[in-house]
Amino acid sequence: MRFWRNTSMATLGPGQVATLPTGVLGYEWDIDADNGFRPAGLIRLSTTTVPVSTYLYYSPSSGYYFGNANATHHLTLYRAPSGALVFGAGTIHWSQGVENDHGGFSGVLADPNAKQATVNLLADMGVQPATLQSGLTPATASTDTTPPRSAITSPAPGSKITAGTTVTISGTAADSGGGVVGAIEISVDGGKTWHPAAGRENWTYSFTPGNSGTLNVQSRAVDDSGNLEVPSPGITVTAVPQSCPCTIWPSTAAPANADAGPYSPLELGVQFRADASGYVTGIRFYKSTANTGTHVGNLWNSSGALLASATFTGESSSGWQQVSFSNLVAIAANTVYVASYHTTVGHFSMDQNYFVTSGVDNCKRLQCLEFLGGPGFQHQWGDNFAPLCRHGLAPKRHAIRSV
Ligand SMILES: [Ca+2]
Repeated sequence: MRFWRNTSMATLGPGQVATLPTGVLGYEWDIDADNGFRPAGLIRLSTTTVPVSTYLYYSPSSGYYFGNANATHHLTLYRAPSGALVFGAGTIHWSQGVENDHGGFSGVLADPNAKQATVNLLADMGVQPATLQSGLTPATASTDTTPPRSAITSPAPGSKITAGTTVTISGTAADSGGGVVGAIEISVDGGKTWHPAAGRENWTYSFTPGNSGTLNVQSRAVDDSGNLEVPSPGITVTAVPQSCPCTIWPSTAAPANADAGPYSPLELGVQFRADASGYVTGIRFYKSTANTGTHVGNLWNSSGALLASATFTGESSSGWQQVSFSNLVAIAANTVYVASYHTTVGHFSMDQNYFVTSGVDNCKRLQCLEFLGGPGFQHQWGDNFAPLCRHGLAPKRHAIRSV
């Protein structure tokens, strides 16, 4: 991409890696989250994934706190509706790549690639130095004003997909006007929201439709000068209900944090209700390798009465575990129940804030309820389990599902 012209990054082949100096990423940096707030046509200019112990989480009950995560950084670029070109280093330390004097952060020398990329960036913003440092190449502004074009190649228009099952949309894109494709964005709701796809000239985007119904899938490409395609109408596909026995979360779902660390014995649960009367066959939970010992799955009614219990056997070392009750448990439509499991060592899996704004509705068949706020927690510490429905707030999604 033109941001990297005349740098060693420009000659990288597919899968090859180049590294900017230690310290350029910095001790505080942002991720480019697919959270509904990404600017339209955002281009990722780099990718760096590192394990960190200082990932910033937020919980309504605990406030801000640090935890473990694999975090991915991207340098980003987009053209705002005003025409302004907006570069996001995502870190307070991009400047360490372009000069040697760090005011207290010694040992990191400026990098010719970071310097040249900055010269390139400023050229596209209409600025060049009157005197350029030796070793750098003058740059000129982009003359590319033509957006790329993208196309969806799979699934075929009118296809049927299954709610609750991961679907991969794939396609192609090509630029004209002198640039290259910078990024692809996909909408599955007729252009209301957009999500970053993986790849550029050939791209994929995977998602899991939560509900049955018709989906309008569109793609749009942006080139490396920030010219954004006006999307075509795209295609429609139909998400059909999954057949039961069915689950709230598909087997491909995995929590962001597989291991929350050691805790006292815990009973961890989730409220759910079904749109139709039926039967609960058993309980599933997502296991980290450190979540050892005997696990017991339980089903409760909203008054806290235990309806069924079963001990997990033959567990794998990690991932989704399932136990079936000895008898099917009848449940009524539109009635709240609680599925839970007990661990003696903690090390449970979770997605922080998963239920803060909404529940999960899978296919109109099983529904995980939204918690309505108020004091309390989704889980109770210790061996004695209190029914979740007496508590209001659910800051964490514990990876549990009924089946
Ligand atoms: Ca172009």
